[in-house]
Amino acid sequence: MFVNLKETAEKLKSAENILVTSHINPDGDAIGSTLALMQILRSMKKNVQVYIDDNVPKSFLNLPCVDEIKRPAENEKFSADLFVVLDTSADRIGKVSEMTDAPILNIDHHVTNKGVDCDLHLEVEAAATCEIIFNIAHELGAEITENAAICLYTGMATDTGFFNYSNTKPSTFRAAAELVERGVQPNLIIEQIDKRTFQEVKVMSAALRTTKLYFGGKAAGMFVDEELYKKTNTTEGFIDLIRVIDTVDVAFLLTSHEKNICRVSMRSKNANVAEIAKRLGGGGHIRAAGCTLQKTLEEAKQILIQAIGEYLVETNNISREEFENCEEISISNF
Ligand SMILES: [Mn+2]
Repeated sequence: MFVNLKETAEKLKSAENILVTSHINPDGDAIGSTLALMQILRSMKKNVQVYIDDNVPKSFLNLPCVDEIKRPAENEKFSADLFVVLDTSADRIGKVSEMTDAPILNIDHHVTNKGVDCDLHLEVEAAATCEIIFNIAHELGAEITENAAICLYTGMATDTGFFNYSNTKPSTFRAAAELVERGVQPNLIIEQIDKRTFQEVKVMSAALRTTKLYFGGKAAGMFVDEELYKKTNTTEGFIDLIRVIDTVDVAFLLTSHEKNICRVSMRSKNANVAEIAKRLGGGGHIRAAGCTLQKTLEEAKQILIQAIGEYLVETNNISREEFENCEEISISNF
């Protein structure tokens, strides 16, 4: 069932013990929104705990209260009267789903979220779940402290590519401006997130050399195998390196984290990559989406190129002939 902002605030107000979570493979919006909501609700004297069934990426380890995020142990339970799931539908939260039977309040901005078996507050126009949490804080009349503001700003900045992507709206800037008034220093946030070790830059350069173009340059892909991934355990920002290519509409990054498990990230300038991801069992936004394929890197690559090609044919971006005669152009031929 869909619930509006006011009803969402009411549900939060009337709960006392609240479990907050977000998706596995958490990004800045997942970490930022859970931490901010936790702080806002704790300021209202609620008993709140954040659990995420994954590690916090290195870029976000300096966020205020980040140590409060717990990872569920085997069979661990949390006695809650409300279970808040942020920035994803409730099927991507790993073991946290087994921690409580409390009713789910789902708060999200992903157009692919259908809100099954829960109350869903969906704002597809919001650039980030953090922008929705900002609105909820106002609805609750809660104070946004500097620490909560830092978390909210981080989620908004990362989901919009630092206010560059097409999801950046006037409301995003208004919220961001208020967060800066509350003490956020944007330069320090980007410094923290963009910081790389020399080893990471080396891995990035190796990844860049795997770049391939497809469909006359309309799609570009990067491939990070298990061995390369293990050297730094991050691919943050890699896809942006190829998204900029002038001919490219769809950019993708294929990462093999472990044997026969590949994570796919896609970005686009025009194409609806949420649709492509959905066909492969994933989801996301029109211009930023992803999925997981239980395949080898080579198998996953074939499936993905096929799906992107089919989509480009259906949307009249390439002809059936161009699809069938697709040539792979490698950067290493340079
Ligand atoms: Mn998000």
